[in-house]
Amino acid sequence: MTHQSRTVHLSDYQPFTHLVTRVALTFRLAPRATEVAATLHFAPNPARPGRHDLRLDGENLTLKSLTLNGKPLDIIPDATGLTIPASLLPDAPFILETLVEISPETNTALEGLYMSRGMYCTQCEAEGFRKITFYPDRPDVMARFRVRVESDLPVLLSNGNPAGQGAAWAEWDDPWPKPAYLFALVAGDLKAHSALFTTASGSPVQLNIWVRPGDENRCAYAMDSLIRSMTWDERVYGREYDLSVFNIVAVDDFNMGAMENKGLNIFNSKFVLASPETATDDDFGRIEAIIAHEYFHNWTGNRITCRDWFQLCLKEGLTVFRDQQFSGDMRSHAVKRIEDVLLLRARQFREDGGPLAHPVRPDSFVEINNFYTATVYEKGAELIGMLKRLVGDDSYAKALDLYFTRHDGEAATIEDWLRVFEDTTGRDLAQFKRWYTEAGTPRVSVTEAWDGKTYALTLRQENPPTPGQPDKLPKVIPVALGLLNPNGDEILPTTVLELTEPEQTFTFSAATRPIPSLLRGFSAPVILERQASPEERAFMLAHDTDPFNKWEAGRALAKDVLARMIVDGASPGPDWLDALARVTLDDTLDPAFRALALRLPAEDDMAATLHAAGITPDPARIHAERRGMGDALARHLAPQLPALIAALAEPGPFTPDARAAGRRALRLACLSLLSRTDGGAAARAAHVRADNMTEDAGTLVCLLDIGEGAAEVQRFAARWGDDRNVMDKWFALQIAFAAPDRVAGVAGALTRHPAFDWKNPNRFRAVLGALSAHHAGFHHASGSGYRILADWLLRLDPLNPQTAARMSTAYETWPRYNADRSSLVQAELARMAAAPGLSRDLAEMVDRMRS
Ligand code: 0A1
Ligand code: ZN
Repeated sequence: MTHQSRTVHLSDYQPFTHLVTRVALTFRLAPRATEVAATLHFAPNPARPGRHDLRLDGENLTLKSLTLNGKPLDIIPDATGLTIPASLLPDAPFILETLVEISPETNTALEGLYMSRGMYCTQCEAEGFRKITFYPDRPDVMARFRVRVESDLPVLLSNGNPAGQGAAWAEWDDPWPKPAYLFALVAGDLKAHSALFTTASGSPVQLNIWVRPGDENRCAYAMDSLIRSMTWDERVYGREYDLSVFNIVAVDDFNMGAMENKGLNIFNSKFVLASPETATDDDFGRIEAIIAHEYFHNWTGNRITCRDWFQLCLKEGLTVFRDQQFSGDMRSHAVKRIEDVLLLRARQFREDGGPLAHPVRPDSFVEINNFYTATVYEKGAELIGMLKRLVGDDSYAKALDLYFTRHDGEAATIEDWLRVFEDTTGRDLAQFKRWYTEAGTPRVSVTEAWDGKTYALTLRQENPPTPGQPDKLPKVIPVALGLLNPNGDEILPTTVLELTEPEQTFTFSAATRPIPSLLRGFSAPVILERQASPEERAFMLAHDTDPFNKWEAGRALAKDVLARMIVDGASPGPDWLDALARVTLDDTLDPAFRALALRLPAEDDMAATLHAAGITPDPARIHAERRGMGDALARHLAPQLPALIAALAEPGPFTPDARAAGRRALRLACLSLLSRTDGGAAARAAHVRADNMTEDAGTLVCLLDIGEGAAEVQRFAARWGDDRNVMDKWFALQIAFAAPDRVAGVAGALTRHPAFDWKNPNRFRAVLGALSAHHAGFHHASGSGYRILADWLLRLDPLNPQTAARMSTAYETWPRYNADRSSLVQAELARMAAAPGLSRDLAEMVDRMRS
């Protein structure tokens, strides 16, 4: 079977032939021969009248027995499942019992039931449950599960509430019907960090974070984040938790960040474990966000799930939006919004602009695991934000209440989601729906006219073609606008314009020529095309009252400066240097904001921008000019840096809160600049004194960035050699901050390091992910970056196709570059495509990226 032959289409959806009313599972755990006994209660599905065969999914299962209503059935499974012909099935409820054997120890794909350093764990989303037992493995089949686990291991967990335990067994009962992808089981020698939570209506909940012995003292921040998430969801969305226990388990081998299994979330250990000595401020922020994300799924994902995998954004977009709101409430909304937009542009705009572009709700796929993308997640969240902006906060709250009451216990669709907004507001959302069905980033261009009395703003939208979607209709684009007068006073507070036509003009009375602050708060995921002078950008950086646009003005100014350096060989002028100096030294501004303002445009972002302007990007030149830009800024700020660095030192013990983190971020940004002029003296001294990982790693980066730090790198490894999560940083940093000509050599050497355990996804990503993210290194003219990655993807693919396929997206930007680079990439893609036995996952990705 070729991979094309399995394309799944949204238009083919049909309800399942049968209902599953109860599931009882017994696991007898053994590394190479785990037995899974399943008792499945079926009934005909009234939504599918008539008599139907029963098709169950199942992969890599050894079937040992099969009975129907107690009578043995002699049916031989095929490669993807088994079929019981309608002629054998009663037209009434029936019970099917199966016994299968599986081998968790040899499951390297980390999908289904597998082992991670002696512990058993599962990952079932999206289609992993079929590797555990025969079952209709689709999200619209929801059933109550009871699970019995038999093993000598001390801790035996599954979904729902505990329902009894004894010597070498435990039982769990989940009262909430759920799809199989939310099933989970964990068994191991684990220790709990526990707490008690009482819900708003007074129900006690036992909270446990389960980790390996020795890691218990690194759970406090995750627990604190969980309690704050639970409280926040009650307060903001009126959503309470619904079981007597909530378990979280940290595992070292995990393909993704974490998984929202009902009552038993499973986390990549790097998003749980944190202490000041081992976790950076960014790690703390991510832990808080991911703990919240998985917890919020309990309502948006679990209680209301997806009808089919095309609706993935229904749970993911909404849950990302909710975790972004939460992080903003916990920290700073302005800073959070800037960080989210940086990520959106770096990942989603990049995806939307290349061969892998797809709608937020795709209409076909070969391998669903390839659609856990920035488009589904991050653009999906932007669509929720736009909807909220268009209908207003009160209507949003009402629509959400209706969503929760109307669809609780259901497997819903994007149509259902939009209908609650239509029913709440009376608004027709047919045009808005195009955001879900059409790929690509709209471009909005602007022309202005002022006649002494009236200011006319004309907005034009263009929706570029994407693979399979040549023509597109105009979208509804909320453009938040403010107007400033030349004194810097706001003459129009934020107002939302609705751009619904290809072109529209909006007029405002204005006695002086106003300066527009467009797309405030990044009110829509579009590319705004508006030329402005350096003076105007510097003015907006100084005066815009919208914090996002204030930052955006500085960023646009920096990108203009860097583009001129790259294209014309210009040097950075005083507009940018002075404007940035003023922001950096302005004590009235949040240090976290100032740190973000100091961050230079990313090289990949510059490459995309140049390409969009019709210029073929040269990665080596972008890298060199960006360094030159940093050097110029460093020289300009050098006299002020030591005092600022000293003033930002945090007295007292480390705290991970946003205020302290912001001060550290600015301090490190300044140290990095100072290193360019003092040879790293200040950074080296700070490195020796560092008592937390933010400063330990941050000062090491300052040194690596100027080609220093060899001794510090050795000492770091000696100190942290036993800590997997810290050593992942050690691997990644050396590559991330290597000079372009050295990247391939450094990455190659690290893949030969004894601690390079390439079967562990975190370690693999630390090295090969850092290589792909090093713009000038990965796109090195020699093609060495492209080649090393392909070598390793081909090696990983037979063991772990999911991670291999995800990491292949490094190649998606090839159309931007010159013919030499493009053909080097195409040669690697062709080499992968030709590899015998390539997984469906990687084959689909390679296929979509080939020209
Ligand atoms: N639903 C999880 C992420 C996740 C998705 C797929 C996985 O395996 C293919 C694993 C985890 C979330 O959004 O957090
Ligand atoms: Zn999610």
